[in-house]
Amino acid sequence: MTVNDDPKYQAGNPSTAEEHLADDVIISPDTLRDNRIPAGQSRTRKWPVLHYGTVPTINHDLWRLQIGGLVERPLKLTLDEFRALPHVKVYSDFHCVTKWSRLGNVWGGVSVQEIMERVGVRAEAKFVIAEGFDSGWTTNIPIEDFNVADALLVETHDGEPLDADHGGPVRLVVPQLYAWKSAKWLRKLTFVAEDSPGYWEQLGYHMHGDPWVVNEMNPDGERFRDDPDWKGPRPPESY
Ligand SMILES: Nc1nc2c(c(=O)[nH]1)N[C@H]1C(S)=C(S)[C@@H](COP(=O)(O)O)O[C@H]1N2
Ligand SMILES: [Mo]
Repeated sequence: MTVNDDPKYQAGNPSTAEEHLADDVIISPDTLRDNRIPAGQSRTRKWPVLHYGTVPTINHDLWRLQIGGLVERPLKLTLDEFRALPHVKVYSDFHCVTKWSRLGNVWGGVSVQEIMERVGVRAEAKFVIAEGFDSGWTTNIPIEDFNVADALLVETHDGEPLDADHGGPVRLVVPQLYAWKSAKWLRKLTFVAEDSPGYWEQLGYHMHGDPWVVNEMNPDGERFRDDPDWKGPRPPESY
């Protein structure tokens, strides 16, 4: 495919939050910054496809999303049941730790807060583990970063169904953290009391992963694990 017929290619400037205010879209707060590109990142006009391993084959009739752990009412949803839930739209940017940022995405799906309300998350839950259909791939997210208005379980991107390369039929998107926390091919959300590193976190990426937090350990965002006792690998800048 050439750049010209790639429907996801952004020829001009990114859209702005103001342009979406009237559309009943939840505005991710980072899109209101004067500079929307975190330190060390640069804008990509395409939408790169990035994941470990290969795209899993998902039979939509057999697809189930499980939500459990420290909740009052665990859920197991079919795709039809998921699609019947109230849907929202979110306008956000998307930052990959390998240094690209895709600005101005409109995501459609079910809000994380809607799901949390339905299952009744218990007070002891402090983290969530998101698992993909790609054989046990997980990522860990602090609950205060997950329980935000702009985090959602996504089915559409810029008005089109999410394709399998980008995590369809349903992926997580947590816009205020690096994109590796946005699990593709979402299969399970588990609410837990203790933090536990997921796939990339075990390989040295940050337990929190906020692209905007800059400090002595993380001169350009929370890319790498900074636990003082971390003895594991430091992952490559690109993979
Ligand atoms: N299940 C799963 N989700 C995943 C990954 C993965 O390997 N498996 N890779 C993550 C990484 S590192 C990034 S940058 C984004 C990329 O999303 P995209 O391919 O839609 O751009 O997905 C994230 N979600
Ligand atoms: Mo990434």
